[in-house]
Amino acid sequence: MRVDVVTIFPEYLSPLDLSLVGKARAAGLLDLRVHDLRSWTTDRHRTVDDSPLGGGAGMVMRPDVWGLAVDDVLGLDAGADHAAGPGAGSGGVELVVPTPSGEVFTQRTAERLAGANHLVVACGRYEGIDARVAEHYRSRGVRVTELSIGDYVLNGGEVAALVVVEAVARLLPGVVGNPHSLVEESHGATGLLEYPVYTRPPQWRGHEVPEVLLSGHHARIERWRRDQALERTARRRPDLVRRLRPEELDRADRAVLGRLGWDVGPDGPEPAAPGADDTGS
Ligand code: 6GU
Repeated sequence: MRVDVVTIFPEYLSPLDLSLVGKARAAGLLDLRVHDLRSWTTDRHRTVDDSPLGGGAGMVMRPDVWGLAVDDVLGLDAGADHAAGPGAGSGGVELVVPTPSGEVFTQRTAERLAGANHLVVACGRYEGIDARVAEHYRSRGVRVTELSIGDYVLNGGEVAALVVVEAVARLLPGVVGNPHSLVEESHGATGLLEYPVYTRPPQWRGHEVPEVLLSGHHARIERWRRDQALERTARRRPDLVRRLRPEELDRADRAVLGRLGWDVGPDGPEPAAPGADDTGS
């Protein structure tokens, strides 16, 4: 996969030289290039922003500079239609624009982006990038995704770009050594948070490892982990419990959820009505 990140702070992306992503680059699994937006400026002051039309605080990034940069990294002639091909997510090209007003980035988004051939990440600063940039590339057949990494405000798109590149890169074939570690983790196919994990020593500062994990009884261990995952998810992320599919919940799952105040109906889990389990007297 090729990834181009365009930013006014290329040094901000230096963590991508390290760890798993750095190794994926060195191994040729990921062709990641970081560019300085100012190299596409044409004026003496290398200006990338201007004041917002219509008034208001802050500065807006100029569409002309962004247009030159994105055309260049996409290999487009100015104004030419982009061959949209099969669409990103299945081998196409995708323009990713981190912004707090985007759709929320999730593991599903990462999975879709991991299917693209070429990602361009356009990091805005200030009050964001002139809205015509996204509009222009969409009209040229490029898939454009404006995305937020959560409900809080950062100073620019660079940290979000780090998040997106790491989440996507680890899904590329060969990047994570043991692909099994992608299966049971939080936000994977089970729809549950991951169960708690332990290692040696079995006693540490008076805290014990749950006995079942030392029993060697694989079926019991699996059931205990499932119970723990359900319990954690119910306590920490009730929004995820509501999205569990009833056909994927067995009797033991339903018993655990029941203890935690959830009924599983035909449409999936819902909070048990208060007092629904008593006689009303
Ligand atoms: Cl993608 N950008 C900025 N500036 N703030 C954010 C964000 C992105 N996601 C959450 N907050």
